[in-house]
Amino acid sequence: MKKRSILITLLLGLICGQTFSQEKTTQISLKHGSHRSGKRTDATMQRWREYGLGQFIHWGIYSIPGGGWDGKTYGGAAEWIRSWSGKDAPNDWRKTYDNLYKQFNPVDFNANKWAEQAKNMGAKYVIFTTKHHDGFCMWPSKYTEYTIANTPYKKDIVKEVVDAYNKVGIDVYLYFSVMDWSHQGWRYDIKSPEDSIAFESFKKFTRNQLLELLTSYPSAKGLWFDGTWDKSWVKQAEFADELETEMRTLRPGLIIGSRFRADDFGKRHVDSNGVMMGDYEQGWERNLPNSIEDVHGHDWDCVMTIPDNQWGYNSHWKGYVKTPYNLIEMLVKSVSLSGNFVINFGPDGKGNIRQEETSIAKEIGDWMKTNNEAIYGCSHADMKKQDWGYFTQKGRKLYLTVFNRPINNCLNVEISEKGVKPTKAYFLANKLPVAIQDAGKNKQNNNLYNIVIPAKYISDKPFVIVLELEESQTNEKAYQQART
Ligand code: FHN
Repeated sequence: MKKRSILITLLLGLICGQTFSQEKTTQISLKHGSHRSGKRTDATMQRWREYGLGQFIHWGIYSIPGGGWDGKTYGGAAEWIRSWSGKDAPNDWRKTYDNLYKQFNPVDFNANKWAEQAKNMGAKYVIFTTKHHDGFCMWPSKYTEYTIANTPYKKDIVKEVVDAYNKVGIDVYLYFSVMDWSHQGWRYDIKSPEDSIAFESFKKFTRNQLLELLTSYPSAKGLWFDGTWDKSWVKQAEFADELETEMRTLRPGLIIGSRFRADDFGKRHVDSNGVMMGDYEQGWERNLPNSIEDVHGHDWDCVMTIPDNQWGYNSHWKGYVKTPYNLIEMLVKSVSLSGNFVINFGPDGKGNIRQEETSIAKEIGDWMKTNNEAIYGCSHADMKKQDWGYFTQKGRKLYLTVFNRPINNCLNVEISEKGVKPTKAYFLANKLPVAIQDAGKNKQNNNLYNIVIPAKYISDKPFVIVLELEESQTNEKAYQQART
């Protein structure tokens, strides 16, 4: 009996082993898979890669209730408040919400002021909610009545945002939720021929709106998709693939992340062959990778809220609110792993950016003014991670951003490039030199160095030391290309 079970286990192991190894090597034939090989190398995508810091704005009808109504507070994310139900929800809540647009009149809205603030924070791109899950359009779409044109405000907010941000040199990306609670044809799943017919009308509507956005705002660099997780949409591989091709043909260079469409088998973000869908990985929401292995060589961005999980305006932030230095650390960590970091702002129903967000933007901006060289155009440095902070790199310059200053003032650095020595070290802020000690002498690994922070140097903020390296023996360009 015992022998028999050993034999069965062995056989099973053999079969499974074979199956798994087949899975590794066999390519699944996909009509609507990723269609990409390697990273995009065009100038627009290269510009995206160099942004470092971005701003997200969630603004819409949900900004009026701001997380509560009639003295009651909603427990979820403020921008989801329309889905408030149960005994705590105000009477007739859906009806109230669906009529809120009639009061949307953001008299304090000043797109130029927002853009100026974003520029001063150091943002190089903004992602703006043209339409969130509730379906309300911040532009005068001709395919629905549920738009800004039918509010007391009337003016095209998307246009105001695009113009103002472009004027100060910030690239604009249009956030678009495919899921649309306001459209009669929207379904979470398609279970009957009636659902199918309804959803066909929704698909037509979605296509119309997307083409409308791309033609109305031709300077927008890309689309940031959301609300694409429901079964109904995941089943639309062919339609979404064709639409993506159509949009890319209409607007060559357009940047679209990994959230737009699923493959033939409903696989999202990466297709069934493990190839990323879209131009960059959009899965890092309120979450950061920990190592370069975690990002699988993809371009990526992380979108982050300042409070816990609130994107739209919530008048009562609860729980832990990130400090400017929490956010700066996340920014530096993102760039150290070759990603962009995007901080969310949720203006109120009148168009004001709240005081807490304004002062965070100011502190980040002050830090960026001194240290942006360690962010813009920088990427992962092939260096062993150290506890004092993060490495970023541009050419032969390594930037050491120090968040945890060691008690002995020595920043350990282990240079990975064989035979390459550091030539000089200095503070980024004032260019004052910093000593480099060879810490690897008489040891097997002679590439260890201590960068010694002068004891008298005091800083209550994270600071950057630049470490210049000798020219590499290997060609830097060849290395970068190999990673694509
Ligand atoms: O449900 C939304 C949420 O409200 C917010 O817009 C975020 C931003 O990335 N996206 C969805 C959740 O993934």
